[in-house]
Amino acid sequence: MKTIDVCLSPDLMHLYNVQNHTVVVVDILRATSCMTTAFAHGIATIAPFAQLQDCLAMKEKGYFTAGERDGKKVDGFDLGNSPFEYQNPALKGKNIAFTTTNGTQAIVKSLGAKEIVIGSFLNLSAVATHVRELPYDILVVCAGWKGKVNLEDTLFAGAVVEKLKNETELACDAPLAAQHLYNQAKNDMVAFLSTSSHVKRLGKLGIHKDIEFCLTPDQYDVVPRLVDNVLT
Ligand code: 3SL
Repeated sequence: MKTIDVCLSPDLMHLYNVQNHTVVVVDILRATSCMTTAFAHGIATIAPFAQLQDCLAMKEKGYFTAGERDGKKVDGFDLGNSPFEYQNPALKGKNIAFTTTNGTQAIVKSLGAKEIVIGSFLNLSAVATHVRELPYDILVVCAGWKGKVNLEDTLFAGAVVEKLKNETELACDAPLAAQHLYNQAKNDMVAFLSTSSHVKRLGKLGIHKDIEFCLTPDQYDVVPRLVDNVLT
């Protein structure tokens, strides 16, 4: 039987061996929800970057630059980090260079895995089906916030564990804790997360409608995969 594990923060990645694993990277609010939305609406590729300058440099190569720092669109970037920006038909077939405070950092820290896919509630069932079909053990990497654990990524990890519970073995208590939390939260995740740190942080920036959207399961069936450092 395959194992399933959850890394609750990228700062804990030294405890995990990504080799021979399918890694699902998740940053529910909002990076991986944006990426999922972008591919569902026809974007060609997304190149993820940890560093702002590396991302900005891609402009010269014809890329749209996208992302945020501390929730705010970066000066000089074409796009921010709201999923609604990625529903724009004008982006169809375009290439995006993307950097965010936590989400793209988690992708970079997962390099070396057999397969890296982008997870969000928006493509939850598609991700579960995809990782089920691969022969590798599964690791969900939560982007968290600046090395700290967050609740929304943990809930997504728990949702994946719940979906695969009859066909995987839990590798430690992190997937078990995530599963318990998800089962408590699943009937009203918006309410469950109302006092969570990033929901409050986004609230202070006046960002409300993104939250409900990012917590809506199974809007899309795309599963973005990292191939040669580019998501397709
Ligand atoms: O940290 C990230 O990667 C972002 O998704 C954070 S924010 O929701 O844009 O603030």
